[in-house]
Amino acid sequence: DLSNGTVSSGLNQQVQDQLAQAPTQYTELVDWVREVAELTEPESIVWVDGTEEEYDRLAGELVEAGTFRRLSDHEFPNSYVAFSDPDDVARVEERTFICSETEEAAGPTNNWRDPAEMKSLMKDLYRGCMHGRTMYVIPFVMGSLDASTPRFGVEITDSAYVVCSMRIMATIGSDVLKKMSDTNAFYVKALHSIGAPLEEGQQDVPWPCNPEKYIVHFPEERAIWSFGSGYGGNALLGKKCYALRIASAMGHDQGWMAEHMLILKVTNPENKTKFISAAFPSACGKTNFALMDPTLEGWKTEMVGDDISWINFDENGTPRVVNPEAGMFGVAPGTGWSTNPNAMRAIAKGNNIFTNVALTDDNSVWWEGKTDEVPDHLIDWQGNDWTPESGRPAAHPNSRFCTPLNQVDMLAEEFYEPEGVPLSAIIFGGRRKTTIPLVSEAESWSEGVFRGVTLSSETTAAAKGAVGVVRRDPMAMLPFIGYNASDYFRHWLDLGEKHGEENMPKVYYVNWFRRTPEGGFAWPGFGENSRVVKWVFDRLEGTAGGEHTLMGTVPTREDLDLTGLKIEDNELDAALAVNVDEIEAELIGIDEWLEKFGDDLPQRIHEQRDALAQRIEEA
Ligand code: GTP
Ligand code: SPV
Ligand code: MN
Repeated sequence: DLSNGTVSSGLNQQVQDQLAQAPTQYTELVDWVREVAELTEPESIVWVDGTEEEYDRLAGELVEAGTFRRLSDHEFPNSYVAFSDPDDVARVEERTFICSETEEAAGPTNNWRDPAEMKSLMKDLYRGCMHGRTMYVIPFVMGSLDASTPRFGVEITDSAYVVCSMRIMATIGSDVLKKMSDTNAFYVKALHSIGAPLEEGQQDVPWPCNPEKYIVHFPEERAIWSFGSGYGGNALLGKKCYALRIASAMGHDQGWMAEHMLILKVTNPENKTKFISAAFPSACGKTNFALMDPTLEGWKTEMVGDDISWINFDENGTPRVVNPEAGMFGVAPGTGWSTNPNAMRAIAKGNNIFTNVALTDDNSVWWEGKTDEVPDHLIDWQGNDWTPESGRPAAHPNSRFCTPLNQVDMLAEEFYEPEGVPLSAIIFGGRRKTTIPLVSEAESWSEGVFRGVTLSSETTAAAKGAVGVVRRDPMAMLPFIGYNASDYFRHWLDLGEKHGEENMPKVYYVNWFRRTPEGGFAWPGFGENSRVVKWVFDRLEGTAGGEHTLMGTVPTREDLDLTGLKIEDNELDAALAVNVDEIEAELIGIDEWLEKFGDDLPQRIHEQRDALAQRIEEA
C-alpha cells in the first residue's frame, strides 16, 4: 500500500530509516527489533538514550496526550500524575502465564499454556497493534552495569509512560546499549504493547489499553511477552517479569536466588552492621520496613532495596545480596509524614511519577494517610469531585509513587556495590489477624524454608481480585515463581545443603498485622518495628533470649526492648501469643496447601510438617 507511504513489508519509510540508523552494531538486536516492527507496524521507532532531555520531551508528549498532568512545583517539583483506565490498576494474576515447554515445569501454582500455541495466539494480537504509535526500544540493565555479569534486557514498548517509568526504575539508555553491544551480551527480550492501535483519524484516550490482557513468560528462552496493560508490574517488564519470574528460573539453573525481598542495613549502638532481607507479600510493608525510622535510641537502619533481592553465593559460600532496581514503585496510601517520613522526604525532592492518587485544588496530589488532615475537596483518581463525605477512597488503594532511589537520604552506600553485601538473615512476613506471632526464629535452615513454603497472608489491592482473603504465599513469591514451585522449594533446600547451615542466613517470621480481640492492631508497627530488628540482630549475635514455642523461638516481653513504647499489656500479649489451637487450625490450612504439590513436594518439607504436627501433639 504505497498511498500512505508503506511498502510491502508493512514498514513505512520512516521506520525503515530508523532501523537502518540503529545506534548499535549488535545485529541480533536490530534483527529482533525489525521482526517486532514487522509484526506490530508502528508509526516510528525511538531508540531510547536515557537522557534527561529525552525524559522531559516524552513527559511533555504525555502531558499533551492527557496521560500525564504536570503538578505544581511547590510540593513535588518536576513531577507528574497519571490516571489509568479504571480496569488497569494492578497486576492481573489470572492473566499471567508461565509458558514453559512442559506444563509440569510450570507447576501447580502457575497458569500454563503451550508456548507455541501462546505465541501464535499472541502474534495475532500483536499484528498491527502499534499502528499510529511510536515503538520505543529501551536497553536496560538490572543491577549494576559494573557487575561481573551484568543482567541486560531490552524492552520494546509502545507506551511512553513505560519509558519514563523504566528510566526511574532501572538503568537504561546509551551506556547500557554500548556495553551490551560491545560484549555481544545476552539480554532478556521483553516485548510490551498496550494493545491499542490508533487508526487514521481515530481519537486517542488518556490511558489506552486493551481489555484482553496477557502477561506471558517463556522461562527457557528467558523472554517476556506482555499485551494489553500499561500498569506497574504488567508493563514495567524489568521488575516482576524479569527480576523475579525470569530471574528465578535463571537462578534455579545457575545456583542463585531472585526473591521478593527488601534489603535493610542495620547498625547497632556499637557500630556493628548487618544486612537483612525481608520477604512480605505485595502491599504488606516492604517499602515501609526498608525506609523505617527506628524509634530505638542508638539504632540506625538504612535502605538497600525495597522490593527485590538477588542473592548470589561468593567463592566462600557467603550469600551476597543486591537490589537490582534503581527506583521505588511504592504503594501511596498509608505513606505519610508520620508513618514513613523517609519516603516522604525522597518524594518531596521531586522527579516522581504518581499513578491513581487524587488531585488537590492547588495542583498537587493526595492519598489516604499522606497527612492526618483530610483536604476538603479533591479530584479523585477517577476524575470525580471528592469530599470527605464521599464515602469512598480518593486515591486507588493500589495507587503508587515512582521515585528514584538516589533521592532516599537513608540509602546505604552499599546499594552501589556491584556484587552486593553479605546477607545475615531473611525475615518472612505476612498480613495475618491471628495465629502468627510478632516475631519468631526458625531453628534451622530447613525449618526456615518450611516457614517460607507455608507463609500466608490476607490478599491486598496490589493484585486484581478479592481483598482480605487468607492465602498461602510461599516466600511472598506465589505470583512470581517462574517455574515449578516444588522445584523452587527444593532449590532453597539444596542451596542450604550446598553452602552449609553456617553460611546460610538465619530465618525469622514476623507479623505486624495481628489484631487484639477488640479488633485493633496489636503492634504499633512502622518505626516501632526497630524493636523486632534489634531482637533479630541480637539473636544473630547470640545475646538475646527467647522461648521455645511451636513456632520456633519467640521473645518474651523481657527479651524485647520496650523502652519508651506505649503499648497496653493486652496488646503485647496478643502480639506475642503462640496459641496451640490457632496453630492446630493453621496446620489444617498447611496440609491443604501442601497437598497441591503431591509427590513433587520435597521430602524435607514433609519432615518439617510432621515435626510441627508432633510438637502440636506434645503441647
Ligand atoms: P509492594 O510494593 O506491593 O510489594 O508492597 P510493600 O510490601 O512494599 O508494602 P508497603 O510498604 O507499601 O505497605 C503496604 C501497606 O501496609 C501500606 O498501606 C502501609 O501503611 C501498611 N503497613 C506497612 N508497614 C506496616 C506496619 O508495620 N504496621 C501496619 N499496621 N501497617 C503497615
Ligand atoms: C507488587 O505487586 O508486589 C508490586 C507492584 O511491587 S507491581 O510492580 O505492580 O508488581
Ligand atoms: Mn512488590
